[in-house]
Amino acid sequence: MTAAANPENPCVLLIEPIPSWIVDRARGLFDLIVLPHESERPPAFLDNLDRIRGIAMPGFAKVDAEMMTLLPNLEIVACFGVGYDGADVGYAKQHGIAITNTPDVLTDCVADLGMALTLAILRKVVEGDRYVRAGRWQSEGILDLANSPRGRCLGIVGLGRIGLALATRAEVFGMTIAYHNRTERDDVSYPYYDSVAGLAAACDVLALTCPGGEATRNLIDREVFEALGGTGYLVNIARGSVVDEAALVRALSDHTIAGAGLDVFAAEPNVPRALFALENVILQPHQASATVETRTAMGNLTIDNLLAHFQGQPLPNQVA
Ligand code: NAP
Ligand code: 8YV
Repeated sequence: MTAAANPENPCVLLIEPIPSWIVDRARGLFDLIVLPHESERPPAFLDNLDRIRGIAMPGFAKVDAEMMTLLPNLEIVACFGVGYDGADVGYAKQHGIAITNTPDVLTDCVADLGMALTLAILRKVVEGDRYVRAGRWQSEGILDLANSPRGRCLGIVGLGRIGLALATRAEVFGMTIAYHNRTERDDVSYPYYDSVAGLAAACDVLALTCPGGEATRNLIDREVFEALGGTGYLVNIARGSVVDEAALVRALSDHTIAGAGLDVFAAEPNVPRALFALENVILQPHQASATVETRTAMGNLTIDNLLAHFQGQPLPNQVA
């Protein structure tokens, strides 16, 4: 933890990980307190909590009512990310605390990783790499044949900004698109399913691009895996909480589904150990937006939201 030099500026608590160059920029603008990890709560090692007026944090970091109660002069929680499921929106609204996020600037990179996972799992890219490194190409001959994306259906749960960008990419690879949202869109012609299980039964790859939080907790459960079936794949670039992880481990282990590409997990950075031993799953460390370009844009937008607030300007990305 480091405290910044200029106490004239509004005091902001910054919860890592946020790129160091964004932290440096913030240091020049705010009286900055940097917490190395979201699990470290302010009261353990901070005094003068009443001077904190803003928080900057990854959207999944936990800023719950308990934490906000400890900060009597908190005015704004600026999420570094489009998802803000870590913040207690109800408490914030009730107490006039603004919440902002960083939409749009990350859409392309996140959709890119969704497409990369879709291709990698269908085409056995990671499995092939392991196969070569283990010397199995020499000892066992060619790898089992993979699957082409062409003609397969991508079922998207959450056809919003990222879902649409993923759909556009998948079409280039010859995939057809179907989707499930709570509400049918009137600006796309993709087939709409009013249930996730219905969509899972109709598609080959089920991709998750919806928000996390209570409304979607365990939305993808055993029933959905059974509907997706033994030739179906799951790609999760949304939140780990959307999937019943125990059911997923079972579905991958007993081949209820063919495979999965996962960027997110229920209790990050902890990943169910059982997944490590499975050939039919690709694991990523929540890195869909993690490019220098996108994380820089997200960081700058986080700062823009904080600055707008402290300057009394309209907030560029207010969600509550
Ligand atoms: P968005 O534009 O708001 O799209 C969200 C979509 O999800 C909407 O189409 C919405 O449609 C649908 N949705 C919302 N609640 C739903 C529910 N209960 N059941 C089914 N569908 C639901 O958001 P976005 O910018 O695309 O971001 C989507 C999410 O991606 C974020 O919230 C975040 O959790 C995740 N994300 C992950 C990463 C990563 O690093 N892996 C990076 C960025 C974002 P309706 O409102 O009609 O239901
Ligand atoms: C980031 C995200 O990984 O935008 C989101 O919702 O999950 C990601 O972009 C995160 O917010 C920052 O670490």
